[in-house]
Order: sequence, then structure tokens, then C-alpha cells
Amino acid sequence: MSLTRSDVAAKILADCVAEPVDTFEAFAPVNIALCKYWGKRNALLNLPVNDSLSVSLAKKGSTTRVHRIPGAQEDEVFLNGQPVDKDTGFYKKVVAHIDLFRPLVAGCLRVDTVNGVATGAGLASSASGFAALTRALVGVYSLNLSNEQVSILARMGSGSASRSVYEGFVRWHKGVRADGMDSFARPLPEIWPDFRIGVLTLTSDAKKTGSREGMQRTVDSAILYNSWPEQAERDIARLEHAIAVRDITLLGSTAEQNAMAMHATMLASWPPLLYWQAESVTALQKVWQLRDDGLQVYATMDAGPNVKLLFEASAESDMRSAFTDMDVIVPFG
Ligand code: 2P0
Repeated sequence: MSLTRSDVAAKILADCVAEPVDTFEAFAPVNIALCKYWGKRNALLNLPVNDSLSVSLAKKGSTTRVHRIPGAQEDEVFLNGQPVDKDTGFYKKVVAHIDLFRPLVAGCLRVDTVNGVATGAGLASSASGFAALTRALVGVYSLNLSNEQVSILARMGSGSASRSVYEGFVRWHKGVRADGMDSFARPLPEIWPDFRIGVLTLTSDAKKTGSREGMQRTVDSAILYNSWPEQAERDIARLEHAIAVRDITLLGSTAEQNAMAMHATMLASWPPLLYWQAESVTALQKVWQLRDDGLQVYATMDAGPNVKLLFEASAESDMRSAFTDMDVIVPFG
């Protein structure tokens, strides 16, 4: 019998004594993966095939407030001030996450989430959303949990949320255990004040295939995926070294190649999966031209058409001239 998410949550919460307060607010940042999470060894628990490494985007993220509503029969969910319909997948996912804690503390909650990132900005809000919700739930029940336990609980909402529990550079260790108790993220100690991320919002069209489904299709149908775990392992080692010595060339080239390799596995799936739009290709070609002209700039892309640029403060003014509508983020600001 395979373990359920509730089984895992029960293990984590087994030694906890809850001392609920009425309300609690928490923030969690969005993160961009430099070595991607792509493929699961257990889809129910969001256990990954490979380690991944990300950088959190400081103040860009989700703020979630939970209120206990004694006597209520159902949870209430609000997103950016608007009530969320109880028939939506979003509502059901939030309630399923609260359910992990319900054996410890019964009763319903009102959950208000505000995403500080505009919808369609190409920055995934599920990672920051589930990390903020997890932190808010842990806070409202005053649970004494480690960051690693919080990361595990957030991971069960959405894999990449395991990394959004922290600021800065973060590595999610895939773990080997069937219950995923060793699959959590930890922050790296380094800070890199000159590091910059440029976000290009090229199109806000809704994607046809979500990353959850896309990941599964790739694992199930792409022979090319067999090479992915080895690539991820190599890239993580290179990225950790690049971060330790602040080497933008090594960091950028590794992150860009990692993203291209992930997209290659998608394209090698059946039916093929291509998240790129014509605007994505144009942006990538511009990045490659700028690099040929001597600018240290690199690109990464996730399960969507938008392109994120990696560079240092010394390249910022040239980058702003080249990409006039780019949003520049200072992760260690
Ligand atoms: C990442 N992505 O590492 C990779 C790169 C998309 C491409 O994490 O099914 O929304 O909730 O665990 O976390 C998106 O996957 O997937 C993602 P689930 P999630 O950022």
C-alpha cells in the first residue's frame, strides 16, 4: 500500500502540540529554477527524480492570511480579494492542503492569498502560494516545526513550493525514501548582491498543458528523458561551484543549458510538448546575439513561453536598453 499525503503529514505532525491563534499571515517568494525539477518518482507525494536548485525573488511572491472561522461548515478561499468558487481546482487544492492539518486541529478556515506577481507574468504562483499557505497554517496553529518539515509539507501542495520556503539560493534534495521524509529544500549560505534576474513577459496566453501533466507525459513517453537525471546531477554540481565563486559565466551557461535540455525532453515527448512561442525564440536569439557581442547574459525558461534573463549588475544598463520592457529583480537586494 502506498503512502498518502495525509499519512506523511500525520508523521510530521505526530509530536506537535497545537496552540491555535485566531489569525496568521505569512509571505513566501516566487523562485526560478537554475537546475529544473522535471519528473517525479512519486506523483502523489511530489517526490522528484532529480535534485533542483533555485533562486528566490525576494519581495515578489504570495502573502497568505488564514483566519479560523469557528462554527463554519466549509473553508472560504479568496484570491487577490475575490472569492474563489468552490468548484474550481484551486479551491479544492487549498482545502486538500488544509485537510493535512485537520486531524490535529478541527474546524474551518478562511484563506486570503494575494499574489504580488501579476497573473501572466511568467512567474509561477503555485510555488509561492503553497509555501505561504503552509507557513500560514503552521503559524495559525503555532506548530513548532523545522524549516525542513515545512518544506516537506509545502512540497506536497506543489513540488516547487518546497524551495519557496526560503530566500536566496535553495537546493531541493530529492531524497530516496518512499515516504519522502528526506525530500526537502535547504538554503545555500551564499549571497550574491550583484546577481540580477530580468523577467520578460512575452505573452500571457494561458498554456494548454500544465506543468504537472507535461512532466508526466515527458517521463512516460520521451526516451530522451533517460539522460535528464545525469544532466541535472552534473548541473547542480556546476551551479553550486559557480555560486560559491560568483562566476556568472559558469552559472549562466549551466542554467541555460539545463533549461534547453529540459525543453528538449518535452519536445521529444509524445504528443510533443512545446511551451515556446515565436516571441520566445526571438528573445533567445537576441540573448545569443548580445552574448556574441560580449555581454554576459543568459536565459532560462520554465513550463511556459516567457524568458527569464540572468546577468550581473554591471550588465544592467545595457540589458535595460536591449529589453525595454524587462522587469529587473534583485534577489539579494
Ligand atoms: C521548476 N517547474 O523547477 C520546474 C521547471 C516547471 C519547469 O517546478 O506538480 O508546479 O505541483 O509538483 O511545482 C513546476 O512544477 O509541479 C516546476 P507540481 P510544479 O521550477
